Amino acid sequence: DEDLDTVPTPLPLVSTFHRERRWADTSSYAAKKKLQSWFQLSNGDWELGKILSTTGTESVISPPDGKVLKVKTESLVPANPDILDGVDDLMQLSYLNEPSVLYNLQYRYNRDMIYTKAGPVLVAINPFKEVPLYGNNYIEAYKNKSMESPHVYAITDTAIREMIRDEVNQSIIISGESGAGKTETAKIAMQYLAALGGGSGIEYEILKTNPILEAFGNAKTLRNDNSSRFGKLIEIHFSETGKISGAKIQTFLLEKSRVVQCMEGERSYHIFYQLCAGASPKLREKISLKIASEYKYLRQSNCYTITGVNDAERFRVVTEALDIVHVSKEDQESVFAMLAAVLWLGNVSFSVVDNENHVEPLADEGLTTVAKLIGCNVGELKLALSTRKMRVGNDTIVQKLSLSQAIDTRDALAKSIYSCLFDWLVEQVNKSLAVGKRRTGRSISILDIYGFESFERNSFEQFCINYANERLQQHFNRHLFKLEQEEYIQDGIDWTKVDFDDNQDCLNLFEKKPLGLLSLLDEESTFPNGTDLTFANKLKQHLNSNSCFRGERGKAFSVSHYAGEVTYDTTGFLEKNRDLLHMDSIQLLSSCSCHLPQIFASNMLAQSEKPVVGPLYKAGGADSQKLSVATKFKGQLFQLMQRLENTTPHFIRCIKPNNLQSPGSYEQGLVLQQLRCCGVLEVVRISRSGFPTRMSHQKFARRYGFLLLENVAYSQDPLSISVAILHQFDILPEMYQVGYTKLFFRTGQIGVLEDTRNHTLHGILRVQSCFRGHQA
Ligand code: AOV
Ligand code: MG
Repeated sequence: DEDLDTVPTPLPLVSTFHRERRWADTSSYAAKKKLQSWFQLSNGDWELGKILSTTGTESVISPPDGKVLKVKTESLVPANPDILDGVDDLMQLSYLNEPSVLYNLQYRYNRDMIYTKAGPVLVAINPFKEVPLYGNNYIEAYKNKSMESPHVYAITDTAIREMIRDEVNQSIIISGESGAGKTETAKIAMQYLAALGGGSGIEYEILKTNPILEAFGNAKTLRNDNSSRFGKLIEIHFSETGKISGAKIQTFLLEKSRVVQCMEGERSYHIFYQLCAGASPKLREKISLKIASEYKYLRQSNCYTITGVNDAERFRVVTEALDIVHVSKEDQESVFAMLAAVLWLGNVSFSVVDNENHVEPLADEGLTTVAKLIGCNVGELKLALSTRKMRVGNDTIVQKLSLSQAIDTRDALAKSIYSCLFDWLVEQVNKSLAVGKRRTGRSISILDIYGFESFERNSFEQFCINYANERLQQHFNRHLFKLEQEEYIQDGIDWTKVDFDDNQDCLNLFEKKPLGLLSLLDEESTFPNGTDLTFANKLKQHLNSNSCFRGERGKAFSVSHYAGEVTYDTTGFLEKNRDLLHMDSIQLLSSCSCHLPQIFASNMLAQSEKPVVGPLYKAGGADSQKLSVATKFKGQLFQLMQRLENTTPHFIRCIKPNNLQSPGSYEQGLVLQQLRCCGVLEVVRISRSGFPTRMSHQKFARRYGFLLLENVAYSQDPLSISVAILHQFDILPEMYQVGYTKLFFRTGQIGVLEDTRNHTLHGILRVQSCFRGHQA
């Protein structure tokens, strides 16, 4: 029992596991022979065995294969009785340790029950295959409550009911690593909302936003063939009668670098390949389109197709969806022309024109086609790609560009056109879905952002993505923590005894002013002489004392995220954060005869804090008025969190069971790592560090009162009986709390009492039957 003698004190996240074991009361458990117990194999997986004997610190255990093993008693972890196999809420487990949770999820997963509750949270394990859990019959069943097993439909149903009952806006917040199934889950939730709130026809449009946004905002990465490269919040509005009246989509920071650069084996945005594969001959001719492999931007990653995906067919689906959300055929053609322009821009190449290594674009097919597609003359385009106007004092001078400057300018133009196009499309979709005048203020929002990412090489994009996930994680923690807190306060429980680690330290590392990652990044981005190296050095100089930060060799640094440590390479950070599009390029777009480039140019000008006209820039050419990408993103996230704070949240945690994107494989280690970091075990732990088992004084006294040795019992009130029971069984004071109406227990405590009760009851029954036998 020595394990239990120490009061659990808040420990850092990494040692959570030991604390859980302590609370699971391993030592006294292990002493009980014949019980099933978990023991760990050398590869880290857990296996179930029967305890044959325990002598001192060693136990003899027999796994199902019939062998007999000696293991350290303290390494044994209690297993749940068979009747609890596959329970649909992890909170029902008597022993809530990691192997038991893993086993329970796997038990269900193997039977295609991919959804499990973890208290208030829905856990969804990606099946990587079609599972027969969706469609109208299921929707009906959840709607009329004839089906109750955990499901996205059930969560969504609760959200609708609570929206109507409480008149409070709801949110469904989906999180999990890249490839875990967030986007699919979001679509399943939308499907249910559309089915229940349908009628006006707008629900059909809402569903059709998915193929559009996925085509333009998703791409194949090494983690996920259909990885979202933007964050999305869709707010679905309801009328008084509970029908969908409209929707609004907000997107967050699209990864635009992908348009001009992507890793081997990944792809650029789906729409490029769809267009190249699916455009009609007429359209092809009109926008001078070639096959995907003709374009340098698409060629560089050496990957054109995705197994099982027909890009040409997808193109048809996307154009159909565009029709449905009222993007006119004419506008669609303009969109495709912009896509072709981006692709052709990538083919623009340069040649040196003087002895100072200045370059000019070659006047080839690439250059002329771009000019044609955006509607400018070739000379202007050439100038925009090879020179930069700058203001020095009262004069404007024209500087010629070097090869690398010219390439940067070309790529910046391509990225801007694409991201403006994306924003414009979202705007069109929103116009079509616009909530009418009869706005009731009732809505359900679904949040689906890019999941936590950790690659071999992590850049600015991962930095932003992981920061967003960090914010979301805090919302998750805070909220579930708060829920618990309220119930304790109501029952007069000493809340201070509930310890809780949150990720505030990591968020501070990002957000603190003036010495946080974001501030320092912005500061360095405004220095004309700032480089990625000076930035990295500055971080090391100022942040080394922060426990979530570690300086690495050269230009790298590491951050301890809630989901694990990630090392970032600062190469390109400053440039991506500044995200400059030179005035020359904006002016070029605004002078175009096509309407989309004009719209893009005026939107870009509007985005600058103060409108700027003409070549107004300081030497260096930096557009100093524009917000940095990181700052803008941070602002968006703050706004998002505020919006979410005003809703009743429903959390779904997606889990990826393997890294192969293949069905049927459940890697314990991988699942465990996500359960630990993505917060599922965290929830379990929050509940554990709280007092999840509750029983009224009356019920407790009735149930266990007969176990009392001294007959203090029956004249006394339930509270005194309860307290006497607690004392007799040496339940440690930190393991329970006595509330006004209820007793609150830490996980596992009631299990010990239940065991004793069962043994005693069996004993009594045996004695009775023995006695009867004797009489006969
Ligand atoms: P993500 O949104 O979480 O990743 P997705 O929702 O794109 O992940 O899921 C990845 C793939 O898993 C999908 O393309 C499907 O093949 C499969 N999948 C997920 N959920 C289901 C399901 N319920 N039924 C069948 N297949 C499923 V990222 O966007 O990368 O963070 O940025
Ligand atoms: Mg996604």
